[in-house]
Amino acid sequence: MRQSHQLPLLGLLLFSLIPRQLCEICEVSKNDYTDLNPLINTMINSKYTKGIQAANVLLSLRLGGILNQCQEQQLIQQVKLTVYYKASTLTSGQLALAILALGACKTPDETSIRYPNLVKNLRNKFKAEIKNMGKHNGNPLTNYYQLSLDVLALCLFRGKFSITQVAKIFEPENKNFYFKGQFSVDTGAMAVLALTCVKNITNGKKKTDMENLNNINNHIKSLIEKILSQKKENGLLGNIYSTGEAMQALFVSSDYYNESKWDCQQTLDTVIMEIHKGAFRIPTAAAQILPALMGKTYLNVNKDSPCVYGPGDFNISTVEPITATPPLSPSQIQVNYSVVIIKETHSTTVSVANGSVFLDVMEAAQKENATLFGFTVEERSWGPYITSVQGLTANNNNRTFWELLNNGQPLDQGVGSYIVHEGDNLEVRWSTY
Ligand code: CBY
Repeated sequence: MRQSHQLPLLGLLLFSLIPRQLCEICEVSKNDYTDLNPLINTMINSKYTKGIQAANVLLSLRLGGILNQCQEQQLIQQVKLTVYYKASTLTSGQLALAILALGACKTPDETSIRYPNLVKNLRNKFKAEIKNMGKHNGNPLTNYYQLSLDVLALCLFRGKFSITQVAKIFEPENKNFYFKGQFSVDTGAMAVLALTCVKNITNGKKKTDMENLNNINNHIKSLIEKILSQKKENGLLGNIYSTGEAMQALFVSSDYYNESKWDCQQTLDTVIMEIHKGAFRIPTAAAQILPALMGKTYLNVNKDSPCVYGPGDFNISTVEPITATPPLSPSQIQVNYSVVIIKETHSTTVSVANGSVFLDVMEAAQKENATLFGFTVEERSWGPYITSVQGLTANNNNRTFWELLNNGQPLDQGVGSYIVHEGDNLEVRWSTY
């Protein structure tokens, strides 16, 4: 009799302990939400949220519960257009991101989204990634960041995939977690989110499931260790652009590391400082950092839970928009620019307006000599990406790319956002990752 009274109590006690153990989250307090305005502004007011960029933005703003229904509908429309009309040209990760964004939550009028079709399409794109790995020395069509997005979306939207295969692919020593020998925190973080989802839907009843679960647990543990080993003195994880997703990975896996290993508040403070310095001017950059700052992760995506609408704590219309480039000053600056292909270097000095970006320098050089400095560029979610120089094209099948450097150091921004300075020694170098 006594025991039967105690049991529910014990259950209640255990239940109240579980959520805290599973998820250790530090977030910006409601009183400080104005710190987030520059991010929200960049995402909402940007005229440049084209195509799949809109998916990044929609996912982020929905997780944060920031949009009103009208803004949400506009973004949904944009993502749907991209998905339905460009489905065949989307990469696997782009489609996965669109599915996560469209299904982040349930709208009151639940406009028809054909999830099963989208998920089937994703499954085929994921299969094509794996097939490519078989044919091209373990190199996927895209990269492991996108394969992680694929698994995450397939897992959250009940798509079919083999858990054994996932456990095998995401072995933390796999070369695809590294670029130029350096662990990619962005990639590792996305893989942790994907593996955590897979872990949560797998019950360990069958023997193979037990084995898979064991492997997945080990992978998560090792990936978390690698992420934490990239922690900088100021609390950033990797660099400023990987920190948001790394925070999400650490939120969902607090059971895998000791509390003393990460001072979340310090990371948060550094990120807030960087927001005010204007580090997140690209909509995708803003979109990737926001969820973590509001204590959310991509695992909060749930197509059956009602959407939350704002603006509650935000007053979007009254905040000044961030200008994409600093005020133009008429003065010209000189920079050095080289194209390096193995041992062959072609250099020039060009004069560009103060405040110009790397791409402006490349264009000026191209005008001067199209044979030596001619290039092609493609719009990606982080802005322009250099695909070829002198007719030599980057190729994922052999891990080649055009690397950007200044004074011999790789840049952590792309050609559309790195602002050049007088005397810079800019370089595009034919490299392998
Ligand atoms: N997203 C993706 O598919 C990209 C995944 C990603 C890991 C990404 C960083 C992280 C993210 N959060 O999105 C990534 N980069 C990859 C995979 C790659 C490789 C692309 C080829 C492939 N296999 O898919 C590659 C070649 C290694 C690469 N990135 C190159 C570059 C350089 C681009 C130069 C060029 N040719 O234009 C560059 C500029 C590094 C350099 N010095 O040359 C670069 N990347 C940078 C700086 C970045 C960061 C962008 C930061 C910014 N402010 O612009 C990045 C966020 C990102 C985008 N790369 Co890559 C990493 C970081 O600094 N934290 C999914 C899709 C749906 O959107």
